[in-house]
Amino acid sequence: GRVAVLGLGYIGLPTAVVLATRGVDVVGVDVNPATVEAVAQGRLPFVEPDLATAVSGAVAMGKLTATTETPEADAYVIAVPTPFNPDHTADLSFVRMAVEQIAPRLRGGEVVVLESTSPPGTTARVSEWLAELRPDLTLPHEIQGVPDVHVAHGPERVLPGRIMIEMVTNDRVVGGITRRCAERAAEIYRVFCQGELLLSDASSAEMAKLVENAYRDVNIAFANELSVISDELHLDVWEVIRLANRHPRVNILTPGPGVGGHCIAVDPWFIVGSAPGTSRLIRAAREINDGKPHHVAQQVVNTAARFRDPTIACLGMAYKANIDDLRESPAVEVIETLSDTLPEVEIAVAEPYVNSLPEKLAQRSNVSLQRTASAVERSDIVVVLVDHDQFRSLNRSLLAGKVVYDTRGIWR
Ligand code: SAJ
Repeated sequence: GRVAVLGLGYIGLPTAVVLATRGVDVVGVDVNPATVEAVAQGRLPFVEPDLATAVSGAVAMGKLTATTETPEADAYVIAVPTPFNPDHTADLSFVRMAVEQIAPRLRGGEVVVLESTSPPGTTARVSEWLAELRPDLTLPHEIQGVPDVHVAHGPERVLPGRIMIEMVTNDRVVGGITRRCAERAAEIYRVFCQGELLLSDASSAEMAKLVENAYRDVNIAFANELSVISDELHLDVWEVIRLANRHPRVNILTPGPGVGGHCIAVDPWFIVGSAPGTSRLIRAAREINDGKPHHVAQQVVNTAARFRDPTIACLGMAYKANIDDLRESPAVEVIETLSDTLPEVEIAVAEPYVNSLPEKLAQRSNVSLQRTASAVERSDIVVVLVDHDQFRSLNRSLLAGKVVYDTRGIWR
């Protein structure tokens, strides 16, 4: 059969590719013509290990094509963004647009899988939207029995930087509007997933995905709060965590400048948005992690006050190590805050994974992008914001005589 994947981003493109490399005819659909053109030429719109060769291979074999028009297919995978609104509720407009493109193509018997991370109840709404748009078809929420169109949620759980590995090896939750929907959707994942397929209902699958990322957010918030407490008490947080983690049942995560990326910094809000009165710990974790860049910037401002006319090197802009992804990056927020608070101070930014500053930093006269060694050499204060391998292996003699504020603990 033919599978249409709507949304050729960090999840949709790898999903399209793993299906195509296993012999499925895949049509990738994206609203952005530049993305479609890049994929159609076997190029990659973003950096992810092993993805580029897989894309060009699948395109060369004729198994993966790309277009802006949703075609007729036997299965539709929706992998579009679900950002959040200012009030932290989910913005489902891209999901709605995808549903509007799929609806006119349906003939009956197809599978529609929502992969986008969504609040509980969204998959049911997809089913309702399809029913409104296609009153001639039977949707699973309408009647018991064998539905015409099978709607399910198949949340991704791959780690950026390891997507091509985890896409295949991770266990996978598939939640259907009905059991039959889950079974039909599971057939798609069985093509490439070597992990176990866990069949469930759609709302449980939606919530489980959010809970996974909220769990990680809460644990990172614990580490980040410890580092703020340690700053206040003049303790070395890395030493405290190293000792505590030798307890057989303690495993504290690593503090950092905050939590970035498009997943962990976003998904817990969908839980808070669904249950605002009761999601206390989850909300607190979000606030602690969101407040961490400000704390880091304040510590650096306090350090800078000890210098006359200092230069500050900021190492890293990506949201985490060894990737080029700047979305929701706490490092960028630290640099912005420093630039605002210290307009007279020169800030030399090093980021080996990008060639230019993002828009919000580019217009600032006191911020420039430099090679790592030159940024460090010219500075009085060195702030580590990302634990890239390149920074870990920096010639440490370059740091002699400089004040180092290492938010990731890479040079301990
Ligand atoms: N971070 C810390 N300290 C840590 C671990 C992470 O400060 O000890 C920071 C990172 O630097 C980064 C942020 O947290 O800014 C998130 O990074 P991450 O590597 O923990 O996760 P993501 O956002 O890249 O991917 C997550 C993964 N979820 C879980 O591990 C539960 C991934 O499996 C999901 O598929 C992905 O979200 C997603 O798409 O939802």
